[in-house]
Amino acid sequence: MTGAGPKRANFPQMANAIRALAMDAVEAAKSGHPGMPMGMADVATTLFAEHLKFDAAAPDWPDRDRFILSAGHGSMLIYSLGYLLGYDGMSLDQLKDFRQMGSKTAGHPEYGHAPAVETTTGPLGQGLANAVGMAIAEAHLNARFGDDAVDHRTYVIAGDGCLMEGISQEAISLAGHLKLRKLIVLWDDNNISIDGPISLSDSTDQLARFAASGWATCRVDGHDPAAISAAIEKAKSSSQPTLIACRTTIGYGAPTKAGTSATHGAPLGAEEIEGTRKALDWPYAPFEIPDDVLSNWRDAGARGGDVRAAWEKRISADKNCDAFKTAMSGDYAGVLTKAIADYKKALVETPQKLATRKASELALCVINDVIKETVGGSADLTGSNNTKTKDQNPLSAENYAGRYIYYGIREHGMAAAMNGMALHGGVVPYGGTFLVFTDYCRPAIRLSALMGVRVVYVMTHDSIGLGEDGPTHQPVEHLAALRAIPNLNVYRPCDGVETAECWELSLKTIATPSVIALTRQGLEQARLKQSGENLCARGAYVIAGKDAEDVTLIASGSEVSLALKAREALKQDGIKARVVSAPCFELFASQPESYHKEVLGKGPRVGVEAAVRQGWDLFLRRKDAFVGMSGFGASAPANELFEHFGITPAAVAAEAKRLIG
Ligand SMILES: Cc1ncc(C[n+]2csc(CCOP(=O)(O)OP(=O)(O)O)c2C)c(N)n1
Ligand SMILES: [Mg+2]
Repeated sequence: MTGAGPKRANFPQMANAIRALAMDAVEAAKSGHPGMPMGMADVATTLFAEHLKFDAAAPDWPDRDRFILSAGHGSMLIYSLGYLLGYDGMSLDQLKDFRQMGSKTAGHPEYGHAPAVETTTGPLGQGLANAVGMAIAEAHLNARFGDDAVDHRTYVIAGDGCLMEGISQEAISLAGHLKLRKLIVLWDDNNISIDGPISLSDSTDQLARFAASGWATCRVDGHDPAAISAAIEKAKSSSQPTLIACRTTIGYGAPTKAGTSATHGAPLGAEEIEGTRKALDWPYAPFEIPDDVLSNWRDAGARGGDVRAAWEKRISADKNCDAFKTAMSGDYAGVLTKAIADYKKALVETPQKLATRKASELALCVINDVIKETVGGSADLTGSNNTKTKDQNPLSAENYAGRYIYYGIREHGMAAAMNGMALHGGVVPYGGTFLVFTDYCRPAIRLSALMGVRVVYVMTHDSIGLGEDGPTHQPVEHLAALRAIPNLNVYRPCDGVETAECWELSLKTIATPSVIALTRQGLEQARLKQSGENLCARGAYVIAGKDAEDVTLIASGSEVSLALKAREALKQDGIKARVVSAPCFELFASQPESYHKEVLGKGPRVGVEAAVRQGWDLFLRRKDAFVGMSGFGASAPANELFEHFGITPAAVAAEAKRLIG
């Protein structure tokens, strides 16, 4: 299918090139992980020289196979490959600058820095779960656009650490259930992690474990290209995802340290490196790659060129070419603006009392109609998160064209899969659970933010307002914890209109993920006037009492209606209060000082949010007041809880009066 590429007889020296670059770069940086790239060099060589469908000249080719280095500490493997295969921008100097300021060769692979890095890895297990999302995206787009446009595989290199992490179970079982047959995991089965042999901490039969989740499995000698190649060939025609256990020696070639954890995460040292050069018959200077070896690698890098050219030709003649390009571009500003504006108009004309989770569903009906790429889902809380719209069918092994994923009770796996889907492109993932369980997917949310990918987290039951389920289910510190993550927009809309606006912003913000925190309980509509503008776009705005200067009441979400009621109560006493709705702290923080002054006014300020105060310094000064939570919630009907914890219009009004004096 792809061009010829280098002969297998050359693989041992090609693999040694990876080994040498890895040990030399780690030595130069005085830190890093040589053992894994040295151990997996034969597997990587076989994969890239014989199987992976890619073209080093076109790293963004949509129909390329995806390669994920889940064991991200082995970053020198992917950087060496980048240079050897001839990816633009991955020079030898970059390898010499491994782990240095401003280089593309960061300690762990960072998405968007070096070419061929499809996702940021390092937190073990994430890459494996991202790959599941990529394979889902591929299956979905294949069902939508056909084999001519989309037909590629997802390969993963995972280590013992990836397989031990809990997230791997969520990823593996989801992939097996969905029969993601184009997903192939190459496990670096080296029996070593940092503390020593795997037997110190684990005795799982991994093949049995994967098989139990519906995977095809096999075991090969990870230093035998013929065996590796045969296993990959077999995996390609499997009807299930495949695990190939590659038995390897960590630090392969190092005379005294190979096979031990000493090679895992430290430079080998001058003497050991000299011994390795001898053992591998690699008499070249550091960073020197002989011409014949480099030319074999460059052949491997170019062997997909013809296949890509044929694909380019096919896609431009395809009747769905425009739809495919629209899907891959991911830009929906045009269609969204009008659809949301029309919908907001209808909401203002017939105000409704709605839980914002229900408002989110209504907004999604509008969105899913105009954006064909949204793929929704929930971690077993579909009816609570209101994430499924009527016309969405389940995405399943029988119907990959479906646009709704039943992720099961796998919050972490869901979040990481959504990262993979967003990275793959062509789909726009959103998924829900309870806000309190953002803790169960926080590592993946953090990576969405670090990578700058558009994933929308639909997080309902956002406060004590969920009531009877009690403190285990009531988030109090979660808004603060999420707001602490850089490059994450945390939205907490107060009614149906704001919910629509927050959704619009989430989808238009391509390089920033979003969390939309939504209520279980019904809320009166606060926005009763038509506005063509998206008022949430600046993060906070005056919703009532524009010129009032006695006191400023600032609230988010369900507490906006409390603040509005407090304003009425204060009016009875001749006090003029303005109310600021603050649906997104991050967007407000990015506004100029002049806007902050204009919105917040001159009076003392009272912040209101059924959560802890941390993070409210954006709005409140030392002398200002906060009405919210200072500990965990309790199990009781919501109304009683708000009374019990003193989050009421009367309490807000009392604080306002105290400040005015
Ligand atoms: C979530 C997470 N926990 C801990 C670490 C630190 N860490 C990096 S590599 C590693 C050991 C991984 O073992 P294995 O995957 O077998 O790698 P090998 O030593 O074989 O290269 C650990 C604990 C991490 N990167 N991510
Ligand atoms: Mg290991």
